[in-house]
Amino acid sequence: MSIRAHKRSLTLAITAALVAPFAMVAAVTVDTVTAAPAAAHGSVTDPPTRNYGCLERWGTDHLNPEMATIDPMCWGAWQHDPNAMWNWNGLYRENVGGNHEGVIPDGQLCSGGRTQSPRYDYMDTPGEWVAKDVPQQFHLTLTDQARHGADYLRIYVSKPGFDPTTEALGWDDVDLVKETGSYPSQGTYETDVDLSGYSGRAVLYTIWQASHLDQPYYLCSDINIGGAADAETAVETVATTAVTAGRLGRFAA
Ligand SMILES: [Cu+2]
Repeated sequence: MSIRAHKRSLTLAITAALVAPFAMVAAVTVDTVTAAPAAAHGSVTDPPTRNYGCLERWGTDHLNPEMATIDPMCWGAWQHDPNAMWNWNGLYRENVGGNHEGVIPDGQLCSGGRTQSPRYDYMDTPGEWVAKDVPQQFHLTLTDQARHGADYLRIYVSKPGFDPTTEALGWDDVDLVKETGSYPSQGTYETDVDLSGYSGRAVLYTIWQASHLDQPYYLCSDINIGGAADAETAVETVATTAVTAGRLGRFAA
């Protein structure tokens, strides 16, 4: 075998090893009747986006009617279009030219301006989305199955007083907290996020400007800054943890 051919087979082996964990998710997906082919893209997986969180918690049990009471927004999302979960990594637009605020209307930030409507439209719906407890300083992870690279990640948080249970997110509801530099093509892009001065229930909004072409992703993650702030949220967290631990360990990244 020539050196070149050997290098190539080594590269393929490494690629296969990196893809394996996601292939497992794909295999689980194929089990279900409503499976659609998941194209290779990406999303913020920690703190999870609305649709990725619904996949993590319910992907192997998405017909369970208990979801309607335990996790009503996920129930609504699955009822609206299961492909928003199977294609958790496909919430993007193309050829926006960096004009995100001009292209995405107020109230439609979480669906990327209803991209591929109606698939992701439900992501804009106000309600009791399960929020992940995070400290004021935490680490954000974006998982990129396609290794597109990133020109930047632009990260916003909803302003104090914004209530995601009653309002759909608009541009005047968010503060820009960080814009990263570029990332080379790799499986995950990670960055520290500092939300000093913010607390409680909020929406973290991430724009991932992919590098392979003009393909920005618009990603809403529900967070509870500073941890469980009240009894209701604590109960919600316990329910989520139980569901995740009991049924969905296989989705853990
Ligand atoms: Cu892509």
